[in-house]
Amino acid sequence: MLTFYSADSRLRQARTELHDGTLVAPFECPERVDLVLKQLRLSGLGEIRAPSAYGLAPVLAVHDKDYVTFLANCWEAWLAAGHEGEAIPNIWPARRMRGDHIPHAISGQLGYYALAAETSISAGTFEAAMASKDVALGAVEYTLQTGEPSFGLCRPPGHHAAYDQFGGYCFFNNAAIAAQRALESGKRRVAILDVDFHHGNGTQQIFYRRDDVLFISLHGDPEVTFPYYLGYADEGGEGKGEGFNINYPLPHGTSVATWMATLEQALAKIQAAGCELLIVSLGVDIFENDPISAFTFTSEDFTNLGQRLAQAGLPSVFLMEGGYAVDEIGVNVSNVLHGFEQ
Ligand code: Q9C
Ligand code: ZN
Repeated sequence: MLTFYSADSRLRQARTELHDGTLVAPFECPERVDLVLKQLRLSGLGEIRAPSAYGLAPVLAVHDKDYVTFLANCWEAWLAAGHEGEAIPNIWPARRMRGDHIPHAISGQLGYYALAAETSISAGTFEAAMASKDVALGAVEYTLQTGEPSFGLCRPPGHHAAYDQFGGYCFFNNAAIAAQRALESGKRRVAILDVDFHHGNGTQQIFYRRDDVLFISLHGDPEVTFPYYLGYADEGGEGKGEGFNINYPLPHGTSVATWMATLEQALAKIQAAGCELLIVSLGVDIFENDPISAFTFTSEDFTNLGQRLAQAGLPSVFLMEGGYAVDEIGVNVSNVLHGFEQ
């Protein structure tokens, strides 16, 4: 399988994540991609290729222009305001405040455009997010042109990024950008299957009123885990999007058997909807030893996941999302992709 990867992923080098009331070294760290690459090379998955630069047009097809401008300028504005640490939001347009007004000061803009506080912005964040969406676009272009599967080793991840909000370690929604590109190239309906432990709130929100993208997510129950305020089973889409958003919230500790049985339901929906391309938001934070998650996949289970996804018989693009057990992240990703090719 062909992998797309950009060395510019390393440009995201945040030092802080607000975690349980303490600033810690981010779970979403540059070593993640290094270790995945190492294992893909070791296991002989196939060629690893750098993507072209696709510019901002495909980003603006799913994100707000002012949001993108904010991300491009945030770090400079934060420095210009004289702040010492990394850019972290600490106030939001909460209920009964002015939710529609974007303040002048960078501290006000940060809260306006953030959906959570764990994701610090620092030098190089925007450049890495640009590289990450190029990785996704390279992968989807390749699969559109050849019908062959591809893997986009995206970093930073994307599925929490909404139309005009960053958070959950995400800035641009790589899967949404790729799906939109596939539609523009002539695909009539695309499935995004999100297997990351966390609900893909950003992807859901971007396509919630549309029937050309079927979004299906299996994830930890938002009653008890991030992102808390989206990802419930009764969120089925709106307007012509009704029926094209499907959430499977699952309890902490869900067995792999139950998870795989739920996947069967998801794949049946994808078949029934006549999807012409499958984009997998591949979070391997469903791993049993993930430090911030609560599902129970073993490394071997990831091989079975890949095998089952191949049986859907669709042109497929895998895009990296979460996965924070760095010692095993390479094997877990590699097992999915090799499983798909068996
Ligand atoms: N500080 C992805 O997997 N907070 N994002 C969890 C740990 C945010 C996960 C608590 C989790 C975001 C792409
Ligand atoms: Zn996740």
